[in-house]
Amino acid sequence: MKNKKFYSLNGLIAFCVMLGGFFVLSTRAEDGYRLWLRYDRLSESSAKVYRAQIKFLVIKKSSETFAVRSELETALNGLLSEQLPVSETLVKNGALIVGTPKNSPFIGSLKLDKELAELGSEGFIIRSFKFKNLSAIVIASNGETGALYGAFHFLRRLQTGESIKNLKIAEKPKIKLRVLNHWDNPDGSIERGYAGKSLWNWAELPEKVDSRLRDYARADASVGINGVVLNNVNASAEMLTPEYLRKTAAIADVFRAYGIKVYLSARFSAPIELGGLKTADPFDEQVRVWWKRKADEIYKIIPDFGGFLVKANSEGQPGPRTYNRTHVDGANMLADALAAHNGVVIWRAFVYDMKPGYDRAGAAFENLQPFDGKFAANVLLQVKNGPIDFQPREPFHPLFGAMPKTQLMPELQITQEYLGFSNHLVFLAPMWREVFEADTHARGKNSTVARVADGTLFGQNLTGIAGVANTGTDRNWTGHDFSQANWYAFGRLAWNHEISSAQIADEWIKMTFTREPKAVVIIKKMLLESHEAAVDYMVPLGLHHQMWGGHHYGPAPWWNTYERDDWNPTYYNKADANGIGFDRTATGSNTVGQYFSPVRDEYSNLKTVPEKYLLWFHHVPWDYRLKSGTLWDEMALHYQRGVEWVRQTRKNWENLKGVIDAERHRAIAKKLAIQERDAVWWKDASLSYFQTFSRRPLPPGVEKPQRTLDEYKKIDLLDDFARGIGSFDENHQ
Ligand code: GCW
Repeated sequence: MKNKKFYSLNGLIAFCVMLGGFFVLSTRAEDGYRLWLRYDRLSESSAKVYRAQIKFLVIKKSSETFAVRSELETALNGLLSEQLPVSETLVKNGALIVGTPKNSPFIGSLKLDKELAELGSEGFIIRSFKFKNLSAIVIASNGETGALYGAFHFLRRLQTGESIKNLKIAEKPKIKLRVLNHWDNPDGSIERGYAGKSLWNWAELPEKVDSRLRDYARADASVGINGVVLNNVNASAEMLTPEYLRKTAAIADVFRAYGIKVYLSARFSAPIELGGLKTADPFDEQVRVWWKRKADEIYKIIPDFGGFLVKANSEGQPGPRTYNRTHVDGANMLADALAAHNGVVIWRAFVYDMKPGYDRAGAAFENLQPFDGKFAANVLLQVKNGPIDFQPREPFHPLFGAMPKTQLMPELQITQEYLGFSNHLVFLAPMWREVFEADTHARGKNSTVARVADGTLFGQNLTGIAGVANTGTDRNWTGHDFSQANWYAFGRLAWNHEISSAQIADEWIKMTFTREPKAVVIIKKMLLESHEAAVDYMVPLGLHHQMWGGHHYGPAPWWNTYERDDWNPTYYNKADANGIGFDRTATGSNTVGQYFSPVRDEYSNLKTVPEKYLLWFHHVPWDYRLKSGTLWDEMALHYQRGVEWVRQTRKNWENLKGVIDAERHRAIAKKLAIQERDAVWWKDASLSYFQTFSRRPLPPGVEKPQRTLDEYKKIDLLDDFARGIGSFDENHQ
């Protein structure tokens, strides 16, 4: 009897554990881990249509084709809920044939050589073929990576419900190096990272390689990202030690199958720290030899190593100027060491010196433009999208267009350092598109930033684009589920900067959340309007750098205590009794003169400057009349509009309850609650402070601040956040 009871109790426990396990599994299933590569079964009606056209898979079985084969098998079996037969050669009706002319005799026989050659090893075609009674779909490329990209492209069509009839697709990337910059440190922390720790577990590498790295590589490859800088630009020399190079090689081994090269940020003074030399002067023979040897050592274990990313003489980092040499001297020395191995140097233009009375927005141009044409062939100059620093909105960087003999590589920030971290929903595609489409007028009309970047304006061959990554060890990779959309958007735009924000949003929503038409419309609206709304509640009308010092979360327009004036929000807003804004015209710093005409004329003139850049370029009286009211009233209304957008968005999201899985719905609802609180805080703190100068009442429709200005000055929103609503990681609990 006793025993029986014991057993039944055990049985009950086992049952509960099972049940628990089931719930863990079923909640795990929607924890955001699978990103946009979920591959859940399609509706029976869609699956049926696709199944009629895809009856089996023809692909070579070898280690080279493993990435594409396993992706297609997993995806098709999931989406079509059917185990597809796989064959190496048998071509029958309904075959999906994937490969290169080299590894697929069938593709080899199609005489696609010329077409494929034009598309390069990353480009691909997807085409429906008909031969007598046989119809088949071919995904072909000259390279394994191109075949993989083609497969992801094809799967996207299925995931988003597009037709796969009469396909005639040919694609190739517009930009060559599509690189993520990770600001990850050897201790696992991430500078400006808001989604957990670094994905690279240096302590365990190289012996143990986290299986998550492969999923990371899949996600990158699915949007065409082909390079990853593993470590922070504020670099530790340790990364170049033999020990860390072995760890790096282990990561490179995982990424290779996905067409991804690894790069490292190189600390300019490494010859001193690691090599025991007395100097890191680029003209010193021993220094040059040290870098050459280091490059040889790296390529020995990572033959396809991408190259070095360098932040030099910027924010305290060492660089050639320490030795009275120029940026070119430094970059070209490293380029020389890498050239024999086809490596590149990505030299950052984020350089600014604090001279009394200077305008930081003009600094990078002053420091680097004179070197146009002097950089070695394997150097790219990485330029942030705007002249200051990843602000919620900046006009385009005046270096774009101004260095026709230099390969400029735009740097975008995917991680939301100045945009509410991983707490605010801010879809960045519209902001990036705004930059790409900006016309520099360097060679007359249609000299867009995009055309500088993709090499078509100045006929450059080596092109690149970088995005500062927003990933970490959080289960859903990016903290906020919606921040995944920014990783996705970066890749899609790096591949083709002409894809509209709406299309990117549409694809991402359908793959990540739902294809239910009403829900897609609502979520798309949330995404597409979110950036403008964030600008409204944080820094409307061209204001910038108004964030709390150091961490950059929350407002602090009064901040003036940093020794470096250009780290103080007051330096940027210049609010006084007369008005507000930074005069960058001839009556002020005149850095507007760095733009080509007619851009500089348009921005200089109060009448023609776009309102979104008004306070970026002008110091404007409080009672200045804008299109629909005085500056003060308009400013206040912008803040209010931003707040109202968040409130409305919360309501819209509530209405999606039941359409979106409960776990992600709940997690996002919590984030939106934080965003509303922060938006109100931003509005209240900013207007309370600016009102001390404007001395005007808030216009009708603008709510009164909830606290006093003194309180806003005292309370750090980030601290308050940690004490109040909850910690960052409560997401998904
Ligand atoms: O935006 C600023 C950040 C720094 C960063 C720097 C840079 C990696 O506040 O954290 O350092 O830019 O881009 O180098």
